[in-house]
Amino acid sequence: MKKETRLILALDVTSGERALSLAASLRPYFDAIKIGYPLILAAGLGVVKEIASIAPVIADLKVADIPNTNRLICQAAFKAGASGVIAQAFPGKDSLLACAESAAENGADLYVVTEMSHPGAELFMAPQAERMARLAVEVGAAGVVAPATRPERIRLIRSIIGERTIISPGVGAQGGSAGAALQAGADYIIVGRSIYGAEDPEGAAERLLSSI
Ligand code: BMP
Repeated sequence: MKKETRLILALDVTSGERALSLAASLRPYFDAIKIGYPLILAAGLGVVKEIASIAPVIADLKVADIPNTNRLICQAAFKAGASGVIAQAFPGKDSLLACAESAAENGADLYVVTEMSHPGAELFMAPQAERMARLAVEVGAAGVVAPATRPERIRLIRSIIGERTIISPGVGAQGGSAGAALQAGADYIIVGRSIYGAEDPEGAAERLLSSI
């Protein structure tokens, strides 16, 4: 993805038709579109290729299995047209390496979750986030996912991962601020409901863009 607006649309709608229409009208405001289980399970894997014809797609499958299964999941996502995939770090280095290798074979990007943006992430993820960020670097991931709801954690994760890309969800509906996340070191903001759920999605995207 090209860094232009620094915004990634989280397209968690459950109708393929609505997803395509939103993707087309919102394309000018977003550098990439993140799609995951809500849309893929509702509309089928073919939706990845359709959205990818409009914008680069990051497949948010939070891949979290043994190495062989991880490889098969990543290969399916890339074959379907995704140019990036999101994986969890907690299954360990071998599992994450399988995702990294699949991404490299396909000229695609791997993003590794460090600490999630919701309150529950404080229980298991936050205490391990620094180790997960180091693991992302070790396997050669393109970047990590870090929480816009806790900008101080973005700053800490940035100090561990160097120049790698930080994509950051939690803005709007989850209470985080795009400006604060970018200032803390995020490269891209991931945003969903406060855009696609707005009465005027284009207007909401325009306002978010001018706020940063
Ligand atoms: P929203 O702006 O509607 O809260 O959407 C955020 C998106 O980012 C959702 O797709 C969610 O699954 C994802 N996400 C997140 O909110 N926090 C994380 O830590 C990791 C995510 O992938």
